[in-house]
Amino acid sequence: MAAPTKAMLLDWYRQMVLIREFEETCHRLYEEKRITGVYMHLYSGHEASGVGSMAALRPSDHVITAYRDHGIALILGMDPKAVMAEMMGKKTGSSGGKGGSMHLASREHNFWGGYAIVGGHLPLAAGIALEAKYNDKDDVTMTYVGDGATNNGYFHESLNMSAIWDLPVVWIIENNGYGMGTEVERASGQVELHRKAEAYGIKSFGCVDAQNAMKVYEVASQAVDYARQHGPAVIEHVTYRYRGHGVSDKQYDARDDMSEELKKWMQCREPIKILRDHILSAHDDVDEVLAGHESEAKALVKGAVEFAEASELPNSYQELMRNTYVPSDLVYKTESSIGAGID
Ligand SMILES: Cc1ncc(C[n+]2csc(CCOP(=O)(O)OP(=O)(O)O)c2C)c(N)n1
Ligand SMILES: [Mg+2]
Repeated sequence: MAAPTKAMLLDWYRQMVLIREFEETCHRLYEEKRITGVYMHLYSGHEASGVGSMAALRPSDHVITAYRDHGIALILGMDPKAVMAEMMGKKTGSSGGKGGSMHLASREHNFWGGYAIVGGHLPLAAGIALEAKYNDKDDVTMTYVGDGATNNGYFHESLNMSAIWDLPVVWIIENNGYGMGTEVERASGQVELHRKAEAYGIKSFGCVDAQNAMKVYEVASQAVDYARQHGPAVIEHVTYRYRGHGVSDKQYDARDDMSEELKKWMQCREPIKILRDHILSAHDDVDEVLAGHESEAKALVKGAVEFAEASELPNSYQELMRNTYVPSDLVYKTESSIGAGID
C-alpha cells in the first residue's frame, strides 16, 4: 500500500471538519427544536473511522451502515443540503424527507443506508456482496457495525454466510465502547471483538486505533484488497462518540465517570487534531489549505441549513403514499377516509 499523498491527507481533513461541523450543527438545531423527532445519532468523534477506511474504496464499491450514518453519507459525497433537508423531514431531502436521520441513502453513491434495527443491515450487506460475486464484479461491500450489534443474531448469520460463500465484504466493527449506555465488557463474552471472526474462519485484520486516520487507512487498504481477491475480512476500529448515544440519551446520565472519560478522549485522542498534526509535521505550506477547509465546512453547513429550512414538507397525500407499499384496497380506503384532510 502506498502512503497517503499530501492531497489525500488534505482531502481527509476537509471531510473530517465537514462532518464535525455538520454533526455539531445538528446537535444545536435539535436543542433549538429546528430538527425534531426522537432519533438522531451523531458521528462526532468517529470521523477518522469512516474517512480513513472509505479512502481505501473504489467508486464502484458499496457502503452500508446502521443509524449513525450522517458522516458516512458526507464522506461518500452526498450533498450536505440534501442530508440536512432529510434531517428536517423536507421534500428536498435525500429520502424525500420520509427517512430522516437514520435512513440516509443514495443509489448514485452506492450507499445503501442507513438502518434503524440493530444489525438489520448485515444480511443486506451479505446480499449486496453476493450480487457482486454472482455477477463476477470485483466490487467490495464496506459494512459498518457497532460493538453492541456484534452480539445479535444478524451479525453471526451474516458473517457465517459471508464465510461459506467467500463474499467480498469488509466487516468494520466500530467499537466505541458502548451500546447505548452498556459497556462492551457487560454485553459481550468476547471483548476482543475482531476475534469473533475466528468463529467463522474469517480473516481478522485486528484492532486499529481508529482516531488515527492514517492507521485506519493502512489496515483498511489491506482488508479491502484481501476481500476483493479472497473473501470476507473483519477489522475492529477502536473509537469514541463525543455525544450521547442519540438525542433521547440524556447525555451520559448512566455513566458517572463520563465527563472525565470524554475529556480524556477529546484531549488525547481527538481525530481531527491527530490528522492536522500529522499533516503539519509532514508537509509545508498547508496552513492556508487547512484554514480554507475549515471555513468551507462552515459555509457549506450554513448553506445546507438555509436550504433545508426554506424547503417544503412532503405534506400532500400523494407524497405521503409514494413508495409506500400497501394493498391497493387499503390505499383506496385510506384515501377516501383521510386523504382529503391531509392534502
Ligand atoms: C434489534 C434492536 N434492538 C435494540 C434496539 C435499540 N438500540 C438502538 S441502538 C442500540 C445500541 C447499539 O449499539 P452499537 O451497536 O454499539 O452502536 P453505536 O450506537 O454505539 O454506534 C440499541 C440497543 C434496536 N434499534 N434494534
Ligand atoms: Mg457502540
